[in-house]
Amino acid sequence: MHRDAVMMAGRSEDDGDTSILTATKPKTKRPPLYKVLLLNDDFTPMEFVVHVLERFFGLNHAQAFEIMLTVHKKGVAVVGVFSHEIAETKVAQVMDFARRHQHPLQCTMEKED
Ligand code: TYC
Repeated sequence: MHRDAVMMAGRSEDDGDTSILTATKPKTKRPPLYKVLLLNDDFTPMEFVVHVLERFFGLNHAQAFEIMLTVHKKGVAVVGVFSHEIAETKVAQVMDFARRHQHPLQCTMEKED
């Protein structure tokens, strides 16, 4: 005879539980990422924007010039993707640096989908 049938016949272990077992996957949620955006304006000098991108985003001159031109032509560009804390720091650094040099350059952050 099958062992389960033997066990049930003797009622040695079946406690009559009819509950549904719901398996739960252990969720390791990674923190959300944030895009840092640079906005175009008519007054901030191109060289200043290139300098900002080199200084605060670790881009080389060619990469910085390319992104500056994208912002100049399209109005906005993503300059990097970071954790919330790092993105906030980058935005604050750019905004403070622009303000100190009296340029209207705007930098913002936006949660990634
Ligand atoms: N449009 C500016 C100019 O013609 C250059 C510029 C580029 C300004 C990018 C801001 O985020 C910017 N001087």
